[in-house]
Amino acid sequence: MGERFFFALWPEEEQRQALRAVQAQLDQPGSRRVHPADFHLTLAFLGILSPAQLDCALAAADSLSCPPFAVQLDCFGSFPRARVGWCGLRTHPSELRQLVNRLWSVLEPCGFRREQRPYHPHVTLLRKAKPIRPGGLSQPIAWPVESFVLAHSKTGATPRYQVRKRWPLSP
Ligand code: 2AM
Repeated sequence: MGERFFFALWPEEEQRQALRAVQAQLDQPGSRRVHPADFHLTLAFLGILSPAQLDCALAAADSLSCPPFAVQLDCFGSFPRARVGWCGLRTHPSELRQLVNRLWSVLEPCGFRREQRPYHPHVTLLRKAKPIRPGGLSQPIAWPVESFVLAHSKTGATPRYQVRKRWPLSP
């Protein structure tokens, strides 16, 4: 399997620790915990890239301008078909939608196509998970977002994901 690229929000250590506690609460026999260093919120999944596509994606992100914002991770649930357990946000900040929309609008000239299915921002915590009844976190996780990254998977590595480049958000 080749390296798969994706744009994402990358939590700081404080959020990783809080997400780790949620992960421990949701854990079930037979599920696999995502390594805490791999926790992220995907903005745009690109997949395997040619060198030219990677250059185009990097230049596209260089051209982007978006303000910082805050995310409140306050709920959990699962995608039963994908068998993932996740932590998510009930309220999607308009700046998050704007960032995702602007990202796709600069990526489309590179030939990337936005997925048609609705965007559900989430941080995957468990894989091979049985369905989880959705609920709210008793202690929501505040996440000030000041940058976004392009990351990629590394076959056979743990942690599995590596940040390729980080871009600051600026007012
Ligand atoms: P997931 O965490 O719910 O599995 C890297 O694979 C990241 O891109 C993961 O966060 C994954 O979501 C996300 N992703 C989005 N669309 C994907 C797709 N079609 N194939 C694989 N991963 C995808």
